[in-house]
Amino acid sequence: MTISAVGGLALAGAGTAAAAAPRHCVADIATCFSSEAQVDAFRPAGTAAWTELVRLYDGYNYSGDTYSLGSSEISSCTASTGNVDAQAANLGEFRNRTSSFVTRERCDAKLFDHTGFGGGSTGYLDHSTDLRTIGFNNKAESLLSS
Ligand SMILES: [Ca+2]
Ligand SMILES: [Ca+2]
Repeated sequence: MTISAVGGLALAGAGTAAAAAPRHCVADIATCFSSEAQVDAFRPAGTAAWTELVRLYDGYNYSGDTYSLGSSEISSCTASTGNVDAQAANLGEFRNRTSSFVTRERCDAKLFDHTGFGGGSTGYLDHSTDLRTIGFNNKAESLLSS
């Protein structure tokens, strides 16, 4: 299953000199929200269901801009990490930004240094409040979810 590609992710501060409020963006659609509660309520137009599987944060301890990856094809990951349930080969404009992340729906995520699941990786993790602790801050460019 593919976690849908980035669509028009707007970066905080783009085009402005001042620090912007955090933006909370969702894959599948070129839409960002001003709160995480709005992300929680998000469903893409025309889909009966969409399930968030992984939420990436630009800051430590689940802070700052967010980028949510989900699927309209599966509603949870299998219990085993021996199979890939979903994938995102290119985190787009969120590449090299993730500093903490959390997974949902029984998923674990493996972050990769390069697009296309290349370079070093984290191994499967349920979450991380601070990717500095494993030397992976601002490195992730693709991920597998299992
Ligand atoms: Ca970051
Ligand atoms: Ca990288």
